[in-house]
Amino acid sequence: MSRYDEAARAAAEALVPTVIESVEFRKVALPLRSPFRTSFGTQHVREVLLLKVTIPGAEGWGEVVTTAAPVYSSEYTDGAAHVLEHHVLPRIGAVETVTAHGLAELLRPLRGHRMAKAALELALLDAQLRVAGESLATHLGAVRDRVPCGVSIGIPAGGIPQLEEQVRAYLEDGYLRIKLKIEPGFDVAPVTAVRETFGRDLPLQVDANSAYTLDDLAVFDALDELGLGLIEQPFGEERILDHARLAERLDTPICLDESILDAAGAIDAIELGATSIVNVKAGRVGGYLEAVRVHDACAAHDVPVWCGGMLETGIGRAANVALAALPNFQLPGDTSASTRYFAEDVTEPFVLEDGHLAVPTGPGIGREPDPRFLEQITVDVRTLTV
Ligand code: OSB
Ligand code: MG
Repeated sequence: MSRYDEAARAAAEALVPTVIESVEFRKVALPLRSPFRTSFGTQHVREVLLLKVTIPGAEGWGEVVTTAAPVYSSEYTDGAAHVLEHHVLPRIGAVETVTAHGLAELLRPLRGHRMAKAALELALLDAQLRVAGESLATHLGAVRDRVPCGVSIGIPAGGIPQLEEQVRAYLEDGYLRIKLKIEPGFDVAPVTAVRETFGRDLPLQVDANSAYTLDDLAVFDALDELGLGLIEQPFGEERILDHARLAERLDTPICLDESILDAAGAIDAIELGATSIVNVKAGRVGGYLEAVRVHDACAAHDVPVWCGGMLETGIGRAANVALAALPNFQLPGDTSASTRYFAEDVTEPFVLEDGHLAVPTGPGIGREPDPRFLEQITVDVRTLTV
């Protein structure tokens, strides 16, 4: 057993298996400060399902990172609520006790629905870590007390002038790298413009959210001239070999997001030459514990990772910042400050300091939602016993 495996086992064993008394499903709607447009659609409001797990001695929170419609991946918020209520919770009710580290195995017979499972695992992990008095960051293996931050900029209604205004404002805020969303018809021209205005030294990358095919090689040949740090998910989730063909052709690294669903899949994509940098999102891979395994698998292949985002509230953001503090998170993440998204966050806000966010140090995720504000933004709340 490697030292890492030993450490992981020791961490898992520190958590005492527990009963789950209840799970609160709370759907909240948080207005975004500005609409966020990607190749798959525009979000005006972050409608998000929060889970509160109650165990003897503690409560814990998790966030389902799905979009309202199945447009980023096949998961969506109401589908996640359904699968959690009708398929996940009955399997938990059928066993005496659970622990966050055993949840994935218990739920393995249920195919997919990784974001739904990840949220429940996070809520249980948060509760168990509060009982144990340990922070999530420590539990996952964090080696930093603050993480460098980038920002993901949506496709602006006002075209290139508005895009340049936004880039300027985020650089003034202190963000350490800029990611531009692209789609067919909004790609080479805006990225070239930003390069010319802000110079060759600006750390710049693009994210296509699966919007292209191998018929679009001319676009990627042109982007390849612009000195980008990476091109994120140009093709569809299932198109691993197409990504490998593109990666072979370009100097710019290809970074997969949507395509990477677990650690084994990350290894496949790396060995096939489809990705040389990996975007890690805990929801997409079924939880923070699998996210650590993706991180480790990439490290073993000398592939750097960075922490992606799904417009999380302070709950998911707290956990993302803890994850991003692991050693192979070598690039700034989409872990932006609360104010980049919301006028008011559900927790104490995350504030950018010198381009970084501080890693929470309290037990569990180290943040709690404000109950009064939660009530104000709640669209629907139900408590289910297990
Ligand atoms: O592909 O990284 C993505 C937001 C929602 C869904 C998918 C993605 C994104 C982002 C924003 O790029 C990341 C963030 O700031 O949370
Ligand atoms: Mg992405």
